[in-house]
Amino acid sequence: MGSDSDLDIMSEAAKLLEEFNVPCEVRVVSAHRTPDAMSEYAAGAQKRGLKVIIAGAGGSAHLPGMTASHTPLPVIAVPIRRSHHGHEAFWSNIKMPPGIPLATMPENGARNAALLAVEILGLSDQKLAASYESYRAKQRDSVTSADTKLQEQGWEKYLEETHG
Ligand code: RP5
Repeated sequence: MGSDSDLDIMSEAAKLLEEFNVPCEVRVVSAHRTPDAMSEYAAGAQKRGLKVIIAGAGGSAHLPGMTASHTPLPVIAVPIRRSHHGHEAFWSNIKMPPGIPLATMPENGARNAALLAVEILGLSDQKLAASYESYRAKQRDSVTSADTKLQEQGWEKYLEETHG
């Protein structure tokens, strides 16, 4: 992430990866304040055995795109948005010119970034792919049982019970 101030949002990715027992590094590397460290980190990532990079940054948010430009690894961007921000980080990340791809998540979408990383890693790890499938099955079941209950009770009673 570009700053330790991004950690509250980016920790959601670390938590999710922990749930799946996927080891990860959590680092602060700024495209503007530590550009050399950023290039070094991204350029050396593949050699050190990393498989996917999740890069979160706010403001001008050059970190995800610049990271992608220094590595052939898939890079997933998390545009950080605070209440005093506009959508600048999102636009900065989504508008990469053709040639260097960047998988841009929704603003503050760190959890989905980690899920996408799990999907990518699952392509070459059957055990991880199986855990991911159970995760999706659990989600499916919870939506299905919500709908079953909704059909049984009708929307008014359901709303009253679920939202007081
Ligand atoms: C970006 O600037 C960081 O990713 C962060 O979202 C934003 C603000 O950084 P701080 O001033 O809080 O360190 O580079």
